[in-house]
Amino acid sequence: MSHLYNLRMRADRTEHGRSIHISGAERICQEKILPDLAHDLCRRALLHSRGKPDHLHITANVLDAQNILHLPALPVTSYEEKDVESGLARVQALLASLGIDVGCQLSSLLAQAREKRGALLVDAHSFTCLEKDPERGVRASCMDFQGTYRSVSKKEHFLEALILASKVAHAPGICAELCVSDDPDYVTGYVASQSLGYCRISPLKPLGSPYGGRLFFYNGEKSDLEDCVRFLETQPVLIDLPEEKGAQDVLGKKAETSLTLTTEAQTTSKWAPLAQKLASLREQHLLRHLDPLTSGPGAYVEKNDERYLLMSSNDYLGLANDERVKQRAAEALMCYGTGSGGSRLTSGSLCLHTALEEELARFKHKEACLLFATGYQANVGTIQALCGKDDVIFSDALNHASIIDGCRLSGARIVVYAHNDMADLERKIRENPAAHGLVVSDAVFSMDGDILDFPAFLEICRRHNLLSMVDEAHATGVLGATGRGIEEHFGLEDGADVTIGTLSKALGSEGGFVVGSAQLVDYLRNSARSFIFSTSLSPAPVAAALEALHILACESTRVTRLRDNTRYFCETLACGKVSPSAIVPVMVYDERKALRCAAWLREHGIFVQAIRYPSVPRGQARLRFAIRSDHTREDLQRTCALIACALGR
Ligand code: WAQ
Ligand code: MG
Repeated sequence: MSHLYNLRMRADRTEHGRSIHISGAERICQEKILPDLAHDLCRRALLHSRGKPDHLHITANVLDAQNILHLPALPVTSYEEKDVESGLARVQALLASLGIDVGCQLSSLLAQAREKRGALLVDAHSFTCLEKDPERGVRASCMDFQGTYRSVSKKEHFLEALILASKVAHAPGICAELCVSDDPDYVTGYVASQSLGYCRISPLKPLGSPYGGRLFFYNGEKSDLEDCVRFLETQPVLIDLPEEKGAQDVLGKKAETSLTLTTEAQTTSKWAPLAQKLASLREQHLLRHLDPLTSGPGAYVEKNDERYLLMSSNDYLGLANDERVKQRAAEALMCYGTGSGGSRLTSGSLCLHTALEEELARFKHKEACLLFATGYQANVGTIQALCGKDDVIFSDALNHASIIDGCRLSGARIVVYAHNDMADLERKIRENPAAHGLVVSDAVFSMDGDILDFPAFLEICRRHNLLSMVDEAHATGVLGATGRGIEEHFGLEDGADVTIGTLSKALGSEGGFVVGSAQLVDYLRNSARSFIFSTSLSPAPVAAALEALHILACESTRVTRLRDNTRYFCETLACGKVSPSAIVPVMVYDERKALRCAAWLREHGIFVQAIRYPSVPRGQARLRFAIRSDHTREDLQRTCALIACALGR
């Protein structure tokens, strides 16, 4: 008797020492067609739009014929919808008919699913993730359809999906499946269950989108979950197609045309490079997605019905949700309207803007101030205005991206010195003499939480007659007894030539600013392109920042409490040193492990992010904790205990 085999193909490419998934497929077949099928799967790997593999793995395992389960294919219904919105509404309605009320969570579930190589397995009522490994997901495997199969070397989306869905629908405890293809050219997806059958829905995403994903909804007992996963991953299943002949006709016709069409699409698709980059990011555990909260910032935040201790917010002093700040912002909004309607140099300058500029200049002990729409724009616009192609900029290796972008835009020669290494800065300045130059550094480094050796920095800039610039994004409201920043921290009365700050962190609002001499501000007002060509800040955040400054002046205990909290957190964590700012990185190094730790902490009620490349160098992934003045000792103690568990797992 001839054997049955489970034949699997997996194709990868190695980039930056990491393996990128290109293609994977599997079949169950009689031994006599094994060679042809292996040939087809090889072709499929070599023709894939994600590019050529450098590793192609084919395995064939014999199956125990007694153990094979024969199941009927799900009956197929098609829904052609007029647009993606209607397609997704159809998904909601079909799931709702099964008692699965995804409502507004549909997009966030799909966003979670697209991170995975397999499917996202979720509880059908609470939608919590039921898998241990948040990266991989659950994979349905070891299935095919019954009969002689005229195989193709190109993926047959519909047929393969129908086979998979027919197996999945019969898995113990699975009550529904939802699938959207991740192929940019394929916009059809489906909802499937035993009672609904296989419901094809088109479109479920815009053409060109590389985002897809699969969701398995589970409504069985928690204790039976392992059985379900075992069935999905290892139970050999052959699906009986009801009209096998019809299906083969479709398959045969499609196969011929799709082969030529897709080969052309591979070389000409304008989306191919983008799809490839996304696939590569996903494989390296570097893909980002948005994680929207359903409440504003505070010590605790909400996401749908879950409550989390917020351990990663820059709203250090708890001012973003302060009643007085909100009141003042609301009044300004009612008085002046929602938008300023112009740039500062046209009609968008309000007396509120100038009032805030005066307050900020006073607070920072400087002559003048200029507001920007964001801190990013303040850095980019200022550096670009101050330096040109004949100049040299000396920049700390760990400076924020907005500083780096400003340096690049200026066209100046950029010399990067070792992080906070004043001896290296001095050396680099000697090696690169400049008639005119700028030295720029963060005051608090945003991913490490350490602070600039400011006295030495200023001394070197003065001695070499270079402009000094410091970005106090994470220093304002945090450093110094009254939160004035790095000058106050070091007990200096005179600081850098150019000081950048932001309203969006400790001051709880949004926008950025520059403070310095009146001449500097005059100059920037006339030459900083991000200032000139942006609509000015709208009234509400300006008024909010004014009130926040006022509160900060009266309540410096907030700053003291923030510092005490940070010391307590560091000491409880026993990390060996106390952060001089409110940022405490906990190093994990490995990207994947960092993601896993963050996900585990999330499950235990702590909201913190895994910071990965390119925010930090590869292999330097970390959990970045940001302390708030309104965290309690219990909050911090609990977090430290959970961190120890997360890291030890
Ligand atoms: N098990 C679980 N999940 C999987 C598997 C598997 N064996 N294979 C892929 N996935 C996940 C993975 O996260 C993908 O990103 C996502 O599903 C989509 O996979 O009737 O092509 O293979 O015409 O891109 C639907 C056909 C096509 C609709 C689906 O999915 C129709 C498709 P893809
Ligand atoms: Mg795909």
